Amino acid sequence: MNAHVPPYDPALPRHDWTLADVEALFELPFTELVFRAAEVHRRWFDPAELQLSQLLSVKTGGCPENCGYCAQSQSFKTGVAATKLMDAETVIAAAAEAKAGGAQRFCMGAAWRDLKDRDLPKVCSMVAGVKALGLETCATLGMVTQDQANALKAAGLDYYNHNLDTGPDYYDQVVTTRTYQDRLDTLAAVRESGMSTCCGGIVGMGETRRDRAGLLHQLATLPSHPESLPINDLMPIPGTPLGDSPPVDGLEFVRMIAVARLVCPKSMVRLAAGREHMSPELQALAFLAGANSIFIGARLLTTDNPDQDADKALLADLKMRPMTVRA
Ligand code: SAM
Ligand code: DTB
Ligand code: SF4
Repeated sequence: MNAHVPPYDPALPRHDWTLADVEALFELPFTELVFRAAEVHRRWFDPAELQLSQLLSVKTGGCPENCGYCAQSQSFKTGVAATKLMDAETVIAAAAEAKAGGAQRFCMGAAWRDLKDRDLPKVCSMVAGVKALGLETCATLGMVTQDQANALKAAGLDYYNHNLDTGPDYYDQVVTTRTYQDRLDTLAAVRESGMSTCCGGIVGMGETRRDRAGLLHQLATLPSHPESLPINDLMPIPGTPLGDSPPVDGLEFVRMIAVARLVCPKSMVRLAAGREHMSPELQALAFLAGANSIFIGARLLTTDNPDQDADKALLADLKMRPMTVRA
């Protein structure tokens, strides 16, 4: 018997979603969608808790890829200067500061197409040093091979972030220097290594609702759902092809969060980039709809994020608190 013939438990993770199923969730009345997502959220998480991650760009700019949203691609004139890979000690000191500021996970980002073996020892030593501080570790370094993923895992890397960015039908409009399949292959290597995956995408790049459903459909039908699922609201970067993109309607953004919560019920759904231009009310609605993770710290990679005082005030107003995590 098909386990998903109603009545079934909507809070149980499943991997047999169809694109039509996911699109149908987007079409629900807003209040019904948010209510369902909030119910599922409560089944797996304490809805008063937020997981707190902090980013550091450990190697900025000069990237050979042409992701149309990105400040760090060498294809676009964005005014972001290219830097070398930071020393492990500098990164570890920044992580200690992030921990003191309340971060639970420290995410190291590099503007690379792929990780080069020559950089692996330095990256592994920063990962090991950050892990030794008692933080969860995450890195986003472009494509990785199986051997590299295994080495990162052995060094103490808990999460690897690699986003699918958008639905498969819209992807070519955004990036042409690597394929959707390249991204799926990196995610497979990460899973195989035993690391947790952090994988999501961006809204606000001119995609349709069907493309948004397409992204969530891909995530929901992976062999295992990403443990972290970041939903970024595009930070428009002047000089990039998407620099003049109109903002996505706030309610559509909340729908994206709610559908993510419903199709990947046990994932940490992160309200990622874009909080800088969101009101406290919109953020609260996103938390109600199932978002339970944010980036803290005044900087993302190259763009701004609400500062510590603003986020302290937000959490206090909402009577929300950091998630209990074991690093
Ligand atoms: N270079 C690596 C890669 O692309 O795999 C890692 C860093 S890259 C900056 C990580 C992710 O950040 C991208 O896949 C994209 O989803 C997100 N991102 C980058 N620029 C953004 C922007 N301007 N607004 C929102 N999200 C963005
Ligand atoms: C993710 O999904 N969002 C983060 C992290 N993973 C690496 C990056 C957001 C970048 C926002 C634009 C910038 O600061 O350059
Ligand atoms: Fe390079 Fe990553 Fe930016 Fe794409 S998103 S241009 S791969 S840094």
